[in-house]
Amino acid sequence: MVENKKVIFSGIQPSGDLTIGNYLGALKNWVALQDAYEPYYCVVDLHALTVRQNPAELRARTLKNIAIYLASGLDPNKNTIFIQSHVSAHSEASWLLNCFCYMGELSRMTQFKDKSQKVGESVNAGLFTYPVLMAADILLYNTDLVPVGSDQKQHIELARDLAIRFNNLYSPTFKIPEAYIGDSGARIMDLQEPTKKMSKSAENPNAYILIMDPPDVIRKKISRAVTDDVGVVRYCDEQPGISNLINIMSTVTNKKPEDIEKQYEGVGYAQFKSDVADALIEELKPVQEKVKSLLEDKTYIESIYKSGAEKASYVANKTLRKMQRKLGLIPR
Ligand code: ATP
Ligand code: LTN
Repeated sequence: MVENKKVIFSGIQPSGDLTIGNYLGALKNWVALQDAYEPYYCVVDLHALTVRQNPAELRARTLKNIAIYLASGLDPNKNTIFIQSHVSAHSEASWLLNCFCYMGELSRMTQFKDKSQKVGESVNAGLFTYPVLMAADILLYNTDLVPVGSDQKQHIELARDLAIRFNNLYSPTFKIPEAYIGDSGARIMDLQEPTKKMSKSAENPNAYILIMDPPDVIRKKISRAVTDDVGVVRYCDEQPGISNLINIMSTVTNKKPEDIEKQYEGVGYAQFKSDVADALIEELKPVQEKVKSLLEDKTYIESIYKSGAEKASYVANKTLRKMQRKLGLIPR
C-alpha cells in the first residue's frame, strides 16, 4: 500500500435496515473515495446499542450491512471493513475521552436533543455520550477526513475539539479530522415529512426506501410520497417533497437539478414519480443481487470482517497505547 495516502474513517449503525439515504448520502461517496485514500469503514454496532435492539436482529443486520458495504462497491483490498465491537480500543478510548468532554458540550448536540425528546425520561447515558464514542472511532485511526451526511457535522466538530484539547493538555497525539460532506445526495429527506431527514429508524415504513426494497415496494412508496399542489416540478424550498424527489433522481442519474426541472416542464407529478422510481430501481438492482449472493457465503463475509478487525486493531491500539502512556496509566 502506498504510504502517505490520507486516512478516511466512517461508519453506519446497524440500528435498522439501510435506506437510500445511507446509500446515496454515504455509501456512494465512500466508493468514489476508495482509490485516492486509505479508508476504514465500520459497522458501528456499539452505537446501535444506545437504542434497545433485538439481539437476533442486530446480529443479522450487522452481517447484512457488511454485505451491503461490499455490494455497493467497496473493494476489501482498498478498504478496511470491520465491526466496531471487534476492536476493543474503541470502547477503551471512549472512556478516556469521556474524561475530557464537558456535559455542556454533549447537551448541545442536536441529535441527542432530538432522540432524547422521543424517549423522554428513559433516556440512557449511552445516548448522551454517543458522540464521545464516535470521536474515539475517528481519532484512533489518525483520520484526516470523515465522510458523513450534514447531520453529523456537529459530532465531528466535537471530535476535533476533544483532539485539540487533549493535544494541548499533553502533547500532539491526535490528527485533527475534518468532515467531508459530499455535494449531491448529502441529505435525502423523509418521503412523508420531507422537511425531516430520511432515517432508517422512522416508524412509518412509507417514510423511507430501503436499499433492499423490491421494485414494487419502491414504486409504491414513491407514488405515495408527500408532494404539494403547485403542480410544477421545481427545485425550491417551498416544494420540499418534489425537491427531494429531484435530489434523488439527480444523485442517481448524475443530472443537475436544473436539467431535471427542464426535462419535466409541463409534465405531471405522476409521470415524474414513476420515472424517479424507475431510475432508483435500476440503480439498486445490481446492489440487491450482489447482497443476496454475498449473504449465501457467510464464510467470505467472515473473512472480510475478521481481517478488517485485525488490521484496524493494530492501528487503533497504537493510538490507544499512546493515550494511556500520556495520561499516566502504567504500560502493561
Ligand atoms: P438512525 O435512523 O438509526 O439514526 P440514520 O438512518 O440517520 O440512522 P446513520 O446510521 O445515523 O443513519 O447514518 C449513517 C450514514 O448515513 C451517515 O453518514 C449519515 O449522515 C448518512 N445518512 C443517513 N441518513 C441520511 C439521509 N437521509 N441523507 C443523507 N445521508 C444520510
Ligand atoms: N454517528 C454516526 C455513525 C458513526 C460514525 C462514526 C460516522 C459512528 N461512528 C465515526 C463517522 C465516523 C451516524 O449516526 N451517522
